[in-house]
Amino acid sequence: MTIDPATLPFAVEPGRPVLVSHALCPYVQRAAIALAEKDQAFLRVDIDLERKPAWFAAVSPLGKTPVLLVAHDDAVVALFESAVIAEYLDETVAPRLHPPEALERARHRAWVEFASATLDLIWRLYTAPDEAALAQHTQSLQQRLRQLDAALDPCGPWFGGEAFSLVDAAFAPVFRYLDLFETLLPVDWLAQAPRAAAWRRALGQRASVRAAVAPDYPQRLRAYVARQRGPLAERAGAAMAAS
Ligand SMILES: N[C@@H](CCC(=O)N[C@@H](CS)C(=O)NCC(=O)O)C(=O)O
Repeated sequence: MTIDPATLPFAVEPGRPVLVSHALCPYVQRAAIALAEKDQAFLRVDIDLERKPAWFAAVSPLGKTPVLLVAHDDAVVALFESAVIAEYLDETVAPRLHPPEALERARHRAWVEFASATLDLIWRLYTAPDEAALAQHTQSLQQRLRQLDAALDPCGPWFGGEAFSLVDAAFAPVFRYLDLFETLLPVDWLAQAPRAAAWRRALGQRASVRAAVAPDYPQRLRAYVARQRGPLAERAGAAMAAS
């Protein structure tokens, strides 16, 4: 999709793509982590998804973040969908984050899809309408994390072993939700997933992962969850009131 740069309220310069973002979006974090791992300069433009600016409709056909805007000739090309953005970056900016071997690369793509399905489940969990639904989604998420554990490289520290990959970028935002949920629910999410627990710790230390959100992300995420309906939202609201 080609955009007239004059319609945008910021410049998209050659060699400095623009990541159109939302402060809490886990899919944005994937792209931000990939950009940082590649040491690629970029401008991050956060928008309010509840009040989308007019120019956003032209760059995002699905009305979703992330979008990567890339200068091309005299125009700007808008890439949407986090997996597409990550793959484009991986093909054009070193170092490669995908494994070199086709079968292993396909396996990694499959686990990026698994990360997206896990994010859907997390959304169902924090919008669960009652305690029974919350308990059911909690169990489902624990089961997902056990499946993930079994797919991890036994030696770590990353999903595929020694090399940080796009699967690592896809799961780092998943673990950020657990940081909040642990404060609201008496659940040990990774009790039966020891490799995933170690992986989560390693991701939490990674500079690219830390830089993918602002310092006030935990408070903003809690406030966002508190604005939803259901038992987890109520717990988040109570925790905010107590702090
Ligand atoms: N499949 C998309 C999912 C992106 C997505 O769901 N983004 C959310 C924010 S995290 C969004 O923009 N939702 C639209 C809205 O809230 O109006 C991707 O991987 O990029």
